[in-house]
Amino acid sequence: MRDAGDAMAAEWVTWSHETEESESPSRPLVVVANRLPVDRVADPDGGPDTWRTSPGGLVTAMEPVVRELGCTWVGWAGGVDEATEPFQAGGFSLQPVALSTRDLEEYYEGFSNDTIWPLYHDVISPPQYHREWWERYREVNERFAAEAAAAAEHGATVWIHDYQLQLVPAMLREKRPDLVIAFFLHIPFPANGIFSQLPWRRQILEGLLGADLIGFQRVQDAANFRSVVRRILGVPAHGNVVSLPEDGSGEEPRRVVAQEFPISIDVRQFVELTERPEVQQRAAEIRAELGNPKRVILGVDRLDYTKGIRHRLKAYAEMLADGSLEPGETVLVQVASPSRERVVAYQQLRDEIELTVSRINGDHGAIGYSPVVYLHRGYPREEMAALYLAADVLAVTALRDGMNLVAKEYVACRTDGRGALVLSEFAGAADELSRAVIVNPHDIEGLKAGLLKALHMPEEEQRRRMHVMQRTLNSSDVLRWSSEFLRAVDAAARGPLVSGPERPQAAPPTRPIFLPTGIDAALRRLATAPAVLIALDFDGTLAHLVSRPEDARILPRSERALEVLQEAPGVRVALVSGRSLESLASTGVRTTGRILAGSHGAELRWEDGSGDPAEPTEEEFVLRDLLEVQLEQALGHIDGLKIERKPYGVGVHTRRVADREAASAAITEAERIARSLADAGHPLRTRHGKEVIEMAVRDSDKGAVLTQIRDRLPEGPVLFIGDDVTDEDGFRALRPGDVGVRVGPGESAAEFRVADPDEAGALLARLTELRTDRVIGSEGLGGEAPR
Ligand code: ADQ
Repeated sequence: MRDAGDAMAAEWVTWSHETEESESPSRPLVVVANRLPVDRVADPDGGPDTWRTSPGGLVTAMEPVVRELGCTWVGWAGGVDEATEPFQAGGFSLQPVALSTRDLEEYYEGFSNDTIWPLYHDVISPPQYHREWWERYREVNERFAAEAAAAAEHGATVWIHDYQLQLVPAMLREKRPDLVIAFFLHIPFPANGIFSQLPWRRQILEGLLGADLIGFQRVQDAANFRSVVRRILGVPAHGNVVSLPEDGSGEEPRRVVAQEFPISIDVRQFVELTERPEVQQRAAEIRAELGNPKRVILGVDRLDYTKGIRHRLKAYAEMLADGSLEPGETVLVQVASPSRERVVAYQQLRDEIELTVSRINGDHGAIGYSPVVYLHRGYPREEMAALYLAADVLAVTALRDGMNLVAKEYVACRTDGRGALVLSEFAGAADELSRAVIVNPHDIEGLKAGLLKALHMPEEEQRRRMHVMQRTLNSSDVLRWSSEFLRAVDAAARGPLVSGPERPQAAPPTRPIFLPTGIDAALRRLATAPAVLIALDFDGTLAHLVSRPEDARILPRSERALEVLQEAPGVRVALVSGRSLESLASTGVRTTGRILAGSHGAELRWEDGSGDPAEPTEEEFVLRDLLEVQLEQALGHIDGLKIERKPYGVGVHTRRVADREAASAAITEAERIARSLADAGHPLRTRHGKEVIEMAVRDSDKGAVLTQIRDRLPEGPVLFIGDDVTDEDGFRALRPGDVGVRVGPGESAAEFRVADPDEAGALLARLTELRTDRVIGSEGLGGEAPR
């Protein structure tokens, strides 16, 4: 995210608030961020000011939302002591917050960038604690909250961004309890041992907990937050929901969702840029201007001590000195955009980097050859894309980084399948871009080895790795990020207001996740088998049960674990659901690279798209329609009841029928209809699920399809996880050496049991760790201990 010192891309869109027609948002969304997404540009001829916006990540992310909903954006306009009137531009209604010189020194450069920033980045640089800074931070947050309260219509969603504004959620809730409040932290959230240093730790937590939903970059950040809240405030989390204590008002206690939502980039925009002939031409020119070296390594960072630029330079210098890089053959282009230049730690860093660069060039350069080309400025997006295309290796060596968008931009740009990414395990991007060469930048030997591996990576391997990473990126670009975040905000805001079955099933109270005894050994067996099939039910297993099936979403942790697992050699992943494949896909769960069995196995599709999504026969069609008509006639009038036509049958869902007696009567009536059709000689199979009854015109079950799948695969054990009675067919079909896990209560043929989808996610994360060494969050086995 942009901040005052950042020199970002310069493909500017120019807006003039004097001339622009005002466009008021049709539905209310308010974004609150330290900066407005525009900069003022004075007209040299004394005309009206214009405003230009950077197409930076956050603005891009918000664009489709803004197009649809309109948006008010509250933030600092960039000047000092300037009171700017609100103005309209490009779909945004911009609401400037004025900051004074003292505000900038104490709130922005001080508390935000010299206290919170280093603290949250694992104290790479010592955080400064000053009471005046804290006071000023509070005051300025209060000002932002007041502006947001004034700008928000009744019932609006207010989305607050980043570490400069952590007190705003609670301040805003105090003023405007009608609002839906969300917060996203772009930087890491530290572990308890570090966070606890902060003298104002309680206030910060209480500030954040004013939100309905708090988003983080990584699973680990969200887990750290929940754990810190438990330890410091004594408030427990169930899964990803923090349940606040009753406040004595008689209102139902609030719940706050604290969950990861890894940010991304506008992939299409980067792909389009790199397809432009002039950008490709420029990439060739860049290489020529560098003297056509054999290899180009690129680093692109804000000049910040968290980015590990020193470590990168050290490794590079050693490689030149020890002969692993031939002098003259490799150039490191280090783009370092100016940042926070008034903060002392940044001034020192700049001096140090620039000294090191000159040393390397002095020691290893020659006339006409500089091993490091150092560029301390911002570039337009086209130039960035050309640089990415020109580089054989992108080195991201952050010591800590919320996400690191540069890594994602490089991958997006390399549609030519060339290039290798060296990526620090301490950057959030490492969770998703697992086919990068992952390094620990503190380990200089390991970093050198990683750089060498990338520099010498065969083209075929570059292509394979890029392809996998691009697939990941394509399925999670920034538009999806913002829409998923806002959808989750809506759901979180609805959840606490509605009692009873509307809520996601919460796990038992105050419970850290511990997996069942004995399962670790079983998972280890699966982790070491040459071939393994991981088969999973969807609703109630990978996703919490919700009243509207279309709202069900796979838990991010489970999705991440499956994404890593399915790329691991020898692992196949199958989703085995009662849903039709179409309905399964509509939940947004990743379907590529997975075997899909839908409609309880009546539909089966292999990873390459082949399979048996055979159309129902004429006879099956007729029977399904007959059944549907009879069910509609008998039950169609019941409030909340849903009759769902499936490819091979009809489902009757009663989860949203408020009158529970009517719900159970409906099930009985549906059974009766099915029985009478069966008695009339129509083959129908009836299944009872959780508040659903399904009648299928084609006989299939999860056990049969599981057997069908495994028999086509190399021999190996199966892990099957499911929560429903229909999953029992799956458990019964398991063979010795397989592992069955039942989610939730109820009689079961499964050997193991977990409480809910969160625990199922922890189990998958554990298996991922055992099989691939990739850590997906810390909860679960070996995770947090009870207090
Ligand atoms: P940043 O610390 O700023 O962001 P990053 O995620 O890498 O880090 O984003 C930097 C952006 O600036 C990229 O889009 C990059 O292309 C651009 N950029 C960098 N140098 C540039 C230059 N010289 N000229 C032009 N453009 C340049 C914070 C967190 C990150 C998190 C983001 C988004 O620190 O961890 O990924 O927010 O949430």
